[in-house]
Amino acid sequence: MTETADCVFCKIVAGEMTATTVSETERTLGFRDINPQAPTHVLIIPKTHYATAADTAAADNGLLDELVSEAHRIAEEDGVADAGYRLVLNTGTEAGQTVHHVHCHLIGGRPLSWPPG
Ligand code: DGP
Repeated sequence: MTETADCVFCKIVAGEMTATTVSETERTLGFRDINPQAPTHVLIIPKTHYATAADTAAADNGLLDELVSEAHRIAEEDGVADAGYRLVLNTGTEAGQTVHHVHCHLIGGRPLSWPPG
């Protein structure tokens, strides 16, 4: 849970950087990805800095559950829940994690292929 001064998502939480916010709870924030890969592409993050999903799970405080619940709620709001959507938690460099503040990608609104690239 080492917060870094240059963490872009911490800056969004602090209001020091702007984002198109779609949801906010006491412990989470959801905002649209700056580089959307589908009609719905939202990032759901804990306001507290954890680097990875595993770090968040280790804290054993229900935050990961809350990220998933919020993602589903946003999917319903965006009208993509019935057709189906994907949740992605990239972890580490080889998986393509570029922002080291855990974030759950909610991707939907178009057919999604498998396996991912
Ligand atoms: P990942 O590759 O899993 O670490 O995804 C990071 C995502 O974060 C990527 O899809 C682009 C998005 N992103 C990076 N910087 C910003 C930002 O400043 N604002 C917003 N809205 N999204 C960002």
